[in-house]
Amino acid sequence: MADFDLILTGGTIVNADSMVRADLAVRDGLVAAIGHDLGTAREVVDVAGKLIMPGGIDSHVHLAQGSPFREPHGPKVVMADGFESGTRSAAFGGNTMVMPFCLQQHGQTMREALAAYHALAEGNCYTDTSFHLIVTDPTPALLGQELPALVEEGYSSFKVFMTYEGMALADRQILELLDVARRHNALVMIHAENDDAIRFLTDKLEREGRVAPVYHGASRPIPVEREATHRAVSLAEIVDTKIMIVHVSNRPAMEEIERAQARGLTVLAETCPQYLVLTEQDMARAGMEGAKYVCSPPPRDTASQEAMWEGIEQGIFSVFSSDHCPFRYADVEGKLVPEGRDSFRHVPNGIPGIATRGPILFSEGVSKGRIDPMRFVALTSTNHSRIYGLYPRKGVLAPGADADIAVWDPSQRRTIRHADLFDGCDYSPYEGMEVTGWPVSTLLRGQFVVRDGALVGQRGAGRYIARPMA
Ligand code: DUC
Ligand code: ZN
Ligand code: ZN
Repeated sequence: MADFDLILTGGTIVNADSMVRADLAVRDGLVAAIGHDLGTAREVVDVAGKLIMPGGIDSHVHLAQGSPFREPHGPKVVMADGFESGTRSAAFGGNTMVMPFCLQQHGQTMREALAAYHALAEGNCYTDTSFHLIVTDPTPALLGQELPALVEEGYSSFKVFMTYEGMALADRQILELLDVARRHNALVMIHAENDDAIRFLTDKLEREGRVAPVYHGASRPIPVEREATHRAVSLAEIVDTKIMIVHVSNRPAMEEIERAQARGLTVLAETCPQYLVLTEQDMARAGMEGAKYVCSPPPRDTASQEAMWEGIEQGIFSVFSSDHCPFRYADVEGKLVPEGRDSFRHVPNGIPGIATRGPILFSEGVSKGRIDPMRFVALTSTNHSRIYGLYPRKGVLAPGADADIAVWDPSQRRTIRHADLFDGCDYSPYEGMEVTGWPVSTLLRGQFVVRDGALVGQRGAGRYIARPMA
C-alpha cells in the first residue's frame, strides 16, 4: 500500500514566512509531509518549476444570484454569480475558499437570512465557503441574543455599511454593534463612505445634468471615504475594539488607518485589484461602457494606485481581496438597467474579479519585483486565515493543514480574457491586460478542482467552514 494519496514533487513550497524547494505529500485531504524522499504515493505529480502555495482565500466576495433579496442593489438588478459559478471561477484563480456575505433584510432575523443563503450555497460550491453577516437592522434581539449565539456557532465576522439607503447604519447603531463584537471577540468589517455627502453630491450632479457613469466618481470623491474612515476608526476607538476597513482606495483614507495603527489600535485594512490597476478614466469610456467599472469606492487615479502599493509594501494592508460583486454588462438586469442611462445613481455598484485577484497581484506585485512570493501568500491567503479564524487549518502548507493548494507557473504569460475566467458575468474589467504568472492547478483537500487549466472538480465538493473565535 502506498504511503500517501498524492505527492507533488520538484516544486517550491511557498508559505507566508518561508520558501523551500521540497516535495509535498497529501493523505486523507491533509498535508501529511513536506521534505525530500517522502515515500510512495498513489499518484506522483511533477511540478518542477512551479510555486506550490496555500490555496487563495478571498475574504470579500458577493455571491447572491438567486437570493430573493437581490443583494445589495434592489429588485431591478440581478447579481451575475451565485455559488456555483462564483466558486468555479474562484478555483480558476487559484482559490480554495471564498467568504461571501449573508445580507439581513429589514424585519428579518439573521437566522432567516442565513437559512436562505445556506440553501443557495448547499451542494453548489467548488471551493469551501464561510459567511460574514451584514447587519442592516440591529434590533435589541439581534444584538442581545442572536449575534452572540451566532458567533459561538462560528459566524464571527460582521459587515456594516455607512452608506446605501436601507442598509447604512447610524453611528449609534455602529457603536452598539461594535460593542457586541468586542464582548464576543468578533470582527466588524466596515464599508466607509459618508452617505449624506454622497446623496448631496449625487443630487447636485444630477441637477447639473452630469449623469454619465464617470460622474459616479465625482459623487464619491476621496474626502467622502476619508471622513468615514476617520469616523469608523474613532467609533472603534471609543468602544475599544478591532475593525477591518474594507476596500480602501486612496492615500488620505489609508493615512487615517496608518495613524490608528501607529497609535496601537487594531485597525485592519483591505485593498483590492481595482485600486491598483483601474482609474476614474475607465468610467469615462464611451457611451455606457464606463458602467463596467462602476464600483464603490470608485477607482481613483495613478497617485492613489501608488499609495495602495505603498500600503501593501509597508503592511498597512493585511489582506488583498477581490470585492467580487458582478453584474452582467449587456443586460437590463445588470449594468445596462434602463434607469442607469438617466443617471449613474442607478448603475449597480460592483465589478467582477474573483479569478483575477491573484493573477493581478502576482503579476503587478511579484513579477514586477514589488513584493516577494511570501508576501503574496500572506496577502491572498494566510492573513485572511489568521484574521477570520481559519488558521492553522487553512492558509498554510504544513503537516495537519487542509491540503488546499494552488500550483502557480510564475513565468506563464497570459492575456486576461473573460472567456478563460468561467464566471457568470459577460465581461472582465481587466480584459486584455497582460500578466506574468498564472495558477495552473488548484486542489481542495488534496483533490484537483482545476488541473492544468481544466475543471475537474465536483460541484458540491466545497464545504461550509464555521469560524469560532478563540
Ligand atoms: N461594497 C462592497 O463591498 N461591494 C460591492 C458594492 C459596495 O458598495
Ligand atoms: Zn462595501
Ligand atoms: Zn463588497
